Amino acid sequence: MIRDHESNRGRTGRLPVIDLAPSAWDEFQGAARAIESDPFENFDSFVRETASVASTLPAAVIDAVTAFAAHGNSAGALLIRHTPPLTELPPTPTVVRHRAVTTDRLSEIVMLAVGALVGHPLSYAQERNGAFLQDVHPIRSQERKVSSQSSAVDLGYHSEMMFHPTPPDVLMLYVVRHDHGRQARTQLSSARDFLGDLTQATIDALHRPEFMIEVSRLHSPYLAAGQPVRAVTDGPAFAVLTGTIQDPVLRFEPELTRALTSNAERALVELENAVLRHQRGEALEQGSMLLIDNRRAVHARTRYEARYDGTDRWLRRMHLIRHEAGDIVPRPVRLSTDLKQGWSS
Ligand SMILES: O=C(O)CCC(=O)C(=O)O
Ligand SMILES: [Fe+2]
Repeated sequence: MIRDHESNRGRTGRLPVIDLAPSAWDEFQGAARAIESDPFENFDSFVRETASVASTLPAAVIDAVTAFAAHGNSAGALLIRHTPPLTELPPTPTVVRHRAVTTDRLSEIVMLAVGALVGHPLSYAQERNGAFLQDVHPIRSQERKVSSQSSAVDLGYHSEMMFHPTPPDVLMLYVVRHDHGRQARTQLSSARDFLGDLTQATIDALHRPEFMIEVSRLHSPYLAAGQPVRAVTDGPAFAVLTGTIQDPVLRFEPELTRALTSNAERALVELENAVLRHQRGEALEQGSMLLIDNRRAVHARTRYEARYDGTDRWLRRMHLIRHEAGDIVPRPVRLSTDLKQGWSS
């Protein structure tokens, strides 16, 4: 969603960070060089190969990511700075492509190796042609749209894929290249931080399925009850909050949400204000990797300058679904779900 005003540009708190000396990554870099498969030719074999080098990641990364995947943290995010630098950086794409490989595949390898500590890579047939590794960079035609490809407007707080029956548990963002002015700040607000601001009446209202997803605003080729979403006026009804007070689960994107009662409307506005009071974040720099606990935290991005000359900001994005106990070998999960079917929370 977009909030084209100053409200999410105030002071922000810090994110939990891991920032290691380059030598801590030596063993991993050696193991990465031996990986043969191509993430865009044979993703399944790439997932297997990269999982086998996860044990060579720095111990501090393994410990922090494993703990984050198991228990979360109060920030709802974990930032890993200074992952090994890429040897050669291709120009930032300026049009939507489904294949933009970094020359040494190091960004793809580090994403999948860290991802293997969290869970399974997840793709949606209707998002970017089912790509697991998605490029996020400015696109001129999207400059002012409600889109991760916008740049001239703020991208407001949202849960990733909140409109889908199965949103990712964890969203991974890897910064291939930061923007010129380091204006783009990635921001987070965590339920463990902001829920304390809400009254019990508001929390109860958010727990009731009195919200509807405005599926007709989606741009992708989704179906809802077998119909193209463009023509669907009554999307699924849902509760913004599920889970417990100790472990809240959230689906948040006001831009895609219609409150069905005035009570629900008031609760959503109160929630938006609480989200804005508890922001953390920063301008992520090249080589940083951010893990977001997508069911317990919402994220946003401030506006920045785009030039469309190959030097713009470029992120790689991957969705992850947590491992079940005893099922720790990552395997790609491909979803192609009707938006009105398969809802649990
Ligand atoms: O550009 C960013 O920092 C975040 C964009 C975003 O929300 C996303 O790619 O899901
Ligand atoms: Fe997002």
